[in-house]
Amino acid sequence: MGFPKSFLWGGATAANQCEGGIFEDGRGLANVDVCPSGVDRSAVITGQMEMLSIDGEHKYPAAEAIDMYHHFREDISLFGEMGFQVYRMSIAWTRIFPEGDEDTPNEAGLAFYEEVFRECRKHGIEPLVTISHFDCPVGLIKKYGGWRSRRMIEDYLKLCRVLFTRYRDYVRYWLTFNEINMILHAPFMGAGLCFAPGEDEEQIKYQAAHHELVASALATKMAHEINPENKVGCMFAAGSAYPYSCKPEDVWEALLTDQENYFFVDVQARGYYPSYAVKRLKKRQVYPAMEPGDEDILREYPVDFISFSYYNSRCIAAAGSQEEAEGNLFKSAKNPYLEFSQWGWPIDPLGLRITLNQVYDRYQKPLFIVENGLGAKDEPDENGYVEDDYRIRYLRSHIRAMKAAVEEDGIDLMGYTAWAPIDLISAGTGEMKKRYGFIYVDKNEDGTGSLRRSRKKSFAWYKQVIASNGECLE
Ligand code: BGP
Repeated sequence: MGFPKSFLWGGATAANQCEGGIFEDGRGLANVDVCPSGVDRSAVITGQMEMLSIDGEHKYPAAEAIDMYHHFREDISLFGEMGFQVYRMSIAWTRIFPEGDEDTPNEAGLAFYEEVFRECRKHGIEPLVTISHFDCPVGLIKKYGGWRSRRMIEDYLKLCRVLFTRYRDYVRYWLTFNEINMILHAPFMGAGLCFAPGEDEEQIKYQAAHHELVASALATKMAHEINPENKVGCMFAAGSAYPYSCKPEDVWEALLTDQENYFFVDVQARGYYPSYAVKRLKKRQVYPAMEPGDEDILREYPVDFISFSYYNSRCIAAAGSQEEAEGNLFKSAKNPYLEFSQWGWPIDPLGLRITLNQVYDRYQKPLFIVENGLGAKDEPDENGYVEDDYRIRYLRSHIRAMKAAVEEDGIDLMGYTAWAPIDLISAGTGEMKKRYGFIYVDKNEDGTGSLRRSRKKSFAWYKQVIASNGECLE
C-alpha cells in the first residue's frame, strides 16, 4: 500500500518567475518579461493593453525575480537536501533563440541549462522540463502576433529539436505547454496574444490554441523519434467545477465549465476535437482554420501522460448572482463550505481527489500533479526562519487526499511537484509577498533585500515526507 516506489517527489518552478537575468548572455525579451506588477498587470496579461517593451514607469518583476540565474547551484543543492527526486523547471525560450527565429541557437543559453541539468544529476534529481511555461519571444509577437500565427509551430519545433537533441542525455520527462487552457483567461501571458479593438477574441484564442495543439502533437512525435525513452505530457490548470446547487441549470453550467478546460486535454490525450467542441465552436463561428493533415497529426501523436496544476476547485452557478471567489486566474462562485487563502483562493483538499478521479476516469493515462501549494504572507525571524504551519497544513491535507486517490481509488499517479519549493514571483499578480516556498528568499515587494535563502519550518517537514515516501505527514 502507499505510494509506489517509483513515485517522484519534488517541486516546480518556471523560468520567468525565478531566473531573472533577462538581459544576460544574449537572452532576448519575452512576453513574460514585459508583464508589469501593479494595476496594469491584468490588462497586459489578458491582451487588452499592448506592452512589448520595458518602459520607465512600470515595475517588471521578472527582470530580477529571485536571481536564480546566479543562485541555481545553491538552490538545487537545497532541493537535493530535501531529497527531491524530480525538479520541474522551464526553459526561457529567448535564452536559446533570443528573437525566436534565428538560424542558430545561442550557445550561452544552452550551456546554462546544461549546467542546471548537471547540477540536478549531481543531486540525484530527475529534471521534468516544461518547454514553454507562459513563454513567447517578443520578437515573434512583433513579427507574427504570437500564437495567432501558424508560423509559430515551426519556431516552436525548432526550439524543441534543439532541446531534445542537446539534452538527450539529461532529460526524459517533457511538458509541451504549461496550463494550456490558460490561453482562454490570460491570452498574452499564455500565448503572446494582444487584441486590437473590434477583433473577435474568441476566434483568435481558439485559432492560437489549435496551433499550440498541433505543435504539441508534433513535439511529442519528435521527442519520441529523437529518444524513444522520452515521455511527453500535456499540462492544464485543473480543479473540478462543482455545481453551486443541485438545480439542473447549475449542474449544466458546471459541466460546461469543465468541458471548456478539458477541451485541450481531450485533444492532446485522445487525439481529436471532441464533438461538443466541434458543435459549439462552429455555432459560435470560432472553429479554427485547419490545414489538411492536422487531424491526422493530432490523432497519431497523443501525449504519454497528463499533468496538471491543482490549487482549488471551482463552484459554478447558472444565475451568476452569487458572491464571487478568486482562484488560479479564474473566478467562480464562492463555495460556502470551504475556507479561503489570504488571496481568496478556496482550499479544498478533497477537491484534489475528486479531480484526480475525474481526470483518470476520462483519459485512463498516467497522471502527474505538477503544481499544488499555498501562496501566503510569511513573517521570518532575524535568521530568515518562518514557522509556516499554515503551509504545512495545506500541503499535508492535499497529500493525504492524493494518497487516498492512489491507495483507495487506484489512480495511476507518477509523482507530485509542489509549487513552488522556493519563494518566487507570482504569475497572477507579479507579487513577491505571495510566497509558496519551503525556502524563504530575502526579497521585499519593493525589490530590496539580500536574496539570501533560508529554510522554513516546512523545509524539514517536506524532507521527511519524501524520505518516508509520503507515509510520515505529521
Ligand atoms: C499557475 C502557474 C504558475 C504559478 C501558479 C500560482 O497558474 O502555472 O506559474 O504561478 O499558478 O499562481 P500565482 O503565482 O498567481 O499565485
